[in-house]
Amino acid sequence: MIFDRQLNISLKKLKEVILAYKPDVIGISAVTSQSYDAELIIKKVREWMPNIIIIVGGVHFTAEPQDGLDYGADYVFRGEGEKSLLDFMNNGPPKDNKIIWGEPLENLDDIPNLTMDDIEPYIEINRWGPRHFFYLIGSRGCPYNCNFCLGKDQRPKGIRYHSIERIIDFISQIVEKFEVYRFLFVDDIFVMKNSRVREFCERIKKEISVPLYLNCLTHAGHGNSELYHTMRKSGFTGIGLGVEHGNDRILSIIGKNATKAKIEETCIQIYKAGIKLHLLYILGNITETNETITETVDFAIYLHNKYKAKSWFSFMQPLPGAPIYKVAEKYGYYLPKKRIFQYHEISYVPFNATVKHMIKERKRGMIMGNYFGLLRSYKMIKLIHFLRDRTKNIWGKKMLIKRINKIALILEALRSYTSK
Ligand code: B12
Ligand code: SF4
Repeated sequence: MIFDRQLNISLKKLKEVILAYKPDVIGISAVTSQSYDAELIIKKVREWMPNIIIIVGGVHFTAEPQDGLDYGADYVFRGEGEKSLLDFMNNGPPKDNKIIWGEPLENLDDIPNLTMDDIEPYIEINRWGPRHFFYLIGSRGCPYNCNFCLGKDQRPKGIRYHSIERIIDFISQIVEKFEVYRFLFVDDIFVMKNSRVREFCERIKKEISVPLYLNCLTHAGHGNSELYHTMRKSGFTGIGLGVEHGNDRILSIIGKNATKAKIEETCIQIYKAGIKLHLLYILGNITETNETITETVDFAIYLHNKYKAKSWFSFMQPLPGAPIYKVAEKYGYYLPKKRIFQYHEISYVPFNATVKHMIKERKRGMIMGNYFGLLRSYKMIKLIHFLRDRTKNIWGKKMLIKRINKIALILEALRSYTSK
């Protein structure tokens, strides 16, 4: 039985179900932002059923196993859990070990598929406005080692995939049962192997007859023009790219194997294929200065103006498990209010940057890196309406000239601001 707190399961309901079901083992999963909730649940479950076996796993406990034991769990699972959990349930707990490293799966298709009943509760919570979408993961793994991401020692080596048949079959079931047509692949890097992506595109176009709206993540230097065109034709309407920064020195510190030139080249390929670009940036990495933060925002505005890319800015949150977590205090300081997991709030500041500048630049980036185009068309619509209304009489014509001049001035100011 699975209980997911994202579905607004209250502690009261959890207690009722646990006491009625009387499980032998309770397993709790958490990323760092959920670890406080995990601690609370462990304590509550202990109160309700003092002798039950409690195990924990997931990204946070993989990085900080001692936390799990300190919170009161009996066993902590690190790494991938499918094999180790099965072994634990079949053969019982290990005698001399409370922390268990899981052996990674080789073939992801060994995981039993979810049924449409498992999926049903997630259809309603995954929405952007009236549109439903569904998250999918077609692979596990990434060859890079970005300093803010889960460190290489915390995740299995090698990239493993679900078969294309399985992914397409799963999508077609969701389309049929729930009439959901938007899918978001959250594989670390979907555009990893060109041949696989090409095969997926060809098959999904042939095998699913209704139009789909697909989104995924790619990496600078991955894919090529021809591949992105093929993706567009089979329903990919948006692609996310972790640009992270607009300064080559910081990009090399991040460890993403990307340069500004390489990033722009990938943006051009995606843009020319007619796919919307969603670019992600992080402000406040180690060794940043106010100037490098400004450079990042300028780069985002440039990519927005040139390739209509949407920009999203996060502030750096050094999280357990990420390489930056170990060195953050050598290069910066935490604000007194810690435990912030909202990426639009600052918790960490590099020594040569200021909170004020970081906030100001993020605001500038979020507006000018997203809405400049929109702002332009909004002004144009206003101008057309105004022209229509004011050409009715002479007095109106004088006002019209004044207004046109004013709008021209505003547009000019905006243009010079973004191209500075
Ligand atoms: C997809 C994804 C999302 C999606 C989730 C979509 C969804 N509805 O599932 C979205 C975009 C919503 C998201 C949001 C966030 N995410 Co996220 N996300 C990921 C991503 C890319 C994949 C996660 C995943 O599903 N993996 C597949 C599953 C099967 O793997 P898993 O959860 O690790 O579980 C395995 C093992 O850990 C273990 N296991 C897990 N739990 C348990 C429990 C028991 C009892 C046992 C035995 C074993 C076990 O077995 C599992 C199978 O092998 C990871 C990066 C990554 N590669 O892990 C980041 C990642 C998990 N996310 C991260 C973060 C920070 C977040 C946010 C906090 C960001 C934010 N501030 O908004 C939010 C938090 C959401 C929340 N609910 O609190 C970080 C977590 C780092 C940390 N130390 O906490 C990661 C690692 C990315 C990174 N920066 O490195 N995320
Ligand atoms: S941020 Fe993306 S590219 Fe970098 S290590 Fe994590 S998954 Fe890989």
